[in-house]
Amino acid sequence: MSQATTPQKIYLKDYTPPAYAVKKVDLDICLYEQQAIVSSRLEMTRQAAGELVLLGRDLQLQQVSVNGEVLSSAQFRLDSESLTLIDAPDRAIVETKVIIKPQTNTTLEGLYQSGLDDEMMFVTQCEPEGFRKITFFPDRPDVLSEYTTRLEAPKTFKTLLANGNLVEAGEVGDDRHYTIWHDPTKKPSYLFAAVIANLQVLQDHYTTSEGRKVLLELYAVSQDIDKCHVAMQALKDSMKWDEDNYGRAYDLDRYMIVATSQFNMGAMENKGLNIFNTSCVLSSPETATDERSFNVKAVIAHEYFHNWTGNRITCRDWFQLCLKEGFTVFRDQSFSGDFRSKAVQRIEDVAILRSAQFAEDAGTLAHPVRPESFVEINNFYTATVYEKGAEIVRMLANLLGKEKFRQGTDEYFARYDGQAVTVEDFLSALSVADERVLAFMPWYRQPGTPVLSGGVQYEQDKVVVRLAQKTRHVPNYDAPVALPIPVDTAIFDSNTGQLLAEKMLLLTTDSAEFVFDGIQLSEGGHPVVSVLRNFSAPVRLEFDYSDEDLVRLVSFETEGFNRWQAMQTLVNRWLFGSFDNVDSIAGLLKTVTDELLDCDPMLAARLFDVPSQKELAMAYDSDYDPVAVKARRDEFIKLIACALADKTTTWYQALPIQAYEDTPLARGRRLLRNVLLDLRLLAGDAAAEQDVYYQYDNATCMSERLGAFTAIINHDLGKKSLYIANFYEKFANEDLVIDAWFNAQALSSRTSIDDIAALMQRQDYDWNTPNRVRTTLGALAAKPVQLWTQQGMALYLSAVERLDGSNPLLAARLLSALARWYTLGDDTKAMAQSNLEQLKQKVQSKNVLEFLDNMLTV
Ligand code: 0A1
Ligand code: ZN
Repeated sequence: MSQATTPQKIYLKDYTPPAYAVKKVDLDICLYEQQAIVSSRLEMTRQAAGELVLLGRDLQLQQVSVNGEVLSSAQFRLDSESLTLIDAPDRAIVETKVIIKPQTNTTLEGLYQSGLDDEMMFVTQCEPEGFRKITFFPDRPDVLSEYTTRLEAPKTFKTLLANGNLVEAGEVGDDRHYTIWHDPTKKPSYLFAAVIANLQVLQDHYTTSEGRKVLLELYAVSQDIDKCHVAMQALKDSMKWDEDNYGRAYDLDRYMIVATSQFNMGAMENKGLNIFNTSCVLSSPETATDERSFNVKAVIAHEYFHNWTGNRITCRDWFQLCLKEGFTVFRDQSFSGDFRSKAVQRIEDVAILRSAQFAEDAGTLAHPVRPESFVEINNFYTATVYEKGAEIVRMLANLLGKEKFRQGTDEYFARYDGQAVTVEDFLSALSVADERVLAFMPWYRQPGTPVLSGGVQYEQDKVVVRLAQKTRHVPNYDAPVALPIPVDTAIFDSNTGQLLAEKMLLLTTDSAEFVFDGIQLSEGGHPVVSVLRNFSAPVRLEFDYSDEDLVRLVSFETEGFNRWQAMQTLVNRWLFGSFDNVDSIAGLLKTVTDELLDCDPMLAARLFDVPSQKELAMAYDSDYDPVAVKARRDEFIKLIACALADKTTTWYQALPIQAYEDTPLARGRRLLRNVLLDLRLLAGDAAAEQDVYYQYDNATCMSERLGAFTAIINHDLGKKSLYIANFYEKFANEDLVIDAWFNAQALSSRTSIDDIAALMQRQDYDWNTPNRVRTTLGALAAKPVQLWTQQGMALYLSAVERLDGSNPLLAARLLSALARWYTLGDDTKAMAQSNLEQLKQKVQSKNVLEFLDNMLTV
């Protein structure tokens, strides 16, 4: 596309059903050294008015025929996006033959090569619009078909996989072979998958609640196959969990997962053949931190859960993306919460929501959970669609309670199985259990994070909680309306800490008062009201707690999330200057750490959280000064470290390295130990440096090793270069660990922009592997002080420009991290704007152009 063309917008209101249905698809992919030949046979029947249009991109059409007759060029129109058959009959067997070039496809969409030499493989990524890069097809999610796939390749690729069941395998001459797969379930084209590779397989079985014996297979290159056990266990746990919690069993005889090193996202739920980024499937104690290992389990669950929420019931159109993603994220978060402390799970999920989604909602890329228009659908795989989408489902689940929610989801599965549906359909099914569900529709339509404010009054035994909501008016959208906001509330006695009342309040208007009667307070006590427990709605809370009541909540709130939140609110108040008693925060940390050290070290570690620089930036709509924000944050951490200096070493010693175990307790101990190590170094503890080296040298797992390694780098310890070399050498063959090596260095505030640029010049900095690219650019985006300088932006945007040509999806995602540039102080803002405007002159992709257009409209 030339720069002058305005990218074309697509609107939800323009949806029309497809003109033709495709009953059956027969696909044949023959891979050769420089190209692949793809033949397809589609059984099409007319369903509605309109031409027979097949979408295709970067395909070299060799031949097209209809009902056995080869078409002449006068019988079809071909452009860069589509093939239209003129005067096509109502029933048509359409056959096409095309040439594609997977070997040079760097976009990681369609069929592409990942890896080199023995690790070379060919994989597909079809969601959302990649299938049209493999063959001509009505590539939209409401066209559901039955697929048969033949794959043919040289025998050097011994693994030939596609969706469904293997029905045939054989040889073609001496050097080539083939397999044929049949998928009996009807699916949209975005769930198609094929893999041509040379992989090892880890096998297991699972028998479903319906008695089906399912073969489970995890495929990876040979050096990684021993890192698939965590994922295999997670898969079995997920299968059982979905049966127990939603009554959903798996429906095919085979479930395959393939690990690939080059992948734009985390993983993909293709029917019966998931394709995973290695970072989301490989895990071993030696190579994956606890955080990553836990994420592996969550992503395995997420993709598995899609089998019902996404695959069997799919989206009518891409505007409905949150239908499958919001629900599936909610499901995977619930699954993860069942395997650890629920409070910690919620703290982590909310931390992601706040740092990624709230920022999106507050910036130039704000959009509703269900957008009403887009230029490039790939730009809408966002925190808003996923995370805020999950929050809406969570609100509904909480409102309905376990049984009614299950009644509603049972209705959803029964009513829409095998169909492509909308958000309205989802709510309509849930509403059989409770009609109040229908009032939540505006949450899907309205962008912007509501601000929930309020306070408390009381007189004798009557406590009144005032609540009010306000959502900013996002340009180009209707004026905001009041949303239904569930506010989980508790009342404690200020003296005794006793829990006096608990209730889920539902605010449905701009403001309201909620009365609690019969509250029996102790002599001289007052009610301490704790609102939005467990973060019961995705809002920004501005409740007028007194500082003293927040301190009380840290001590006696029984709900873990709000206990953590009370501490966060105090920290925020200190950072923004409205609370100056750092000793009181340190005192609280002392007491809670002593209390939790043995029973819940993970929560203890979390209580030391300080909002990230990016999160703090959210507080500014103008005049944001990254240097001042960082300085204040650093000052706080240093003060805490010094105030706790007499305790941190004792706690650290109480958590010695032990034989590796993968339990919540062991993971908590490892995390807390790393937090303490950092604080000790900050406080100048003389023994800490030796302890860091000791922890690194004697680590039993990657969490311990990387914790020490990061501390060595962040604190610029004497043996830093030695350890940088040692770490590299030890793990030179482990790409994901080398990613961590890049990332730890790039993230340190001591690593300059020049140093980051130098990392990016290295031979092993592979621009075709998104995981590697993100190690440095993700780090730079997390360091606003460096990012928002001429040099930082130049480095960052030159990477975006470079990727715009080779991998526009990745380029656009990286760019979106700069969406709040206009909040900077005047000079920096002008610098940022001119950099973004210059970039606009140099890029081509719809992905990057759509974001730039939106970002520059402030
Ligand atoms: N559906 C996947 C996410 C995904 C989206 C796009 C991709 O490539 C362009 C890949 C994966 C999920 O939610 O896990
Ligand atoms: Zn998903």
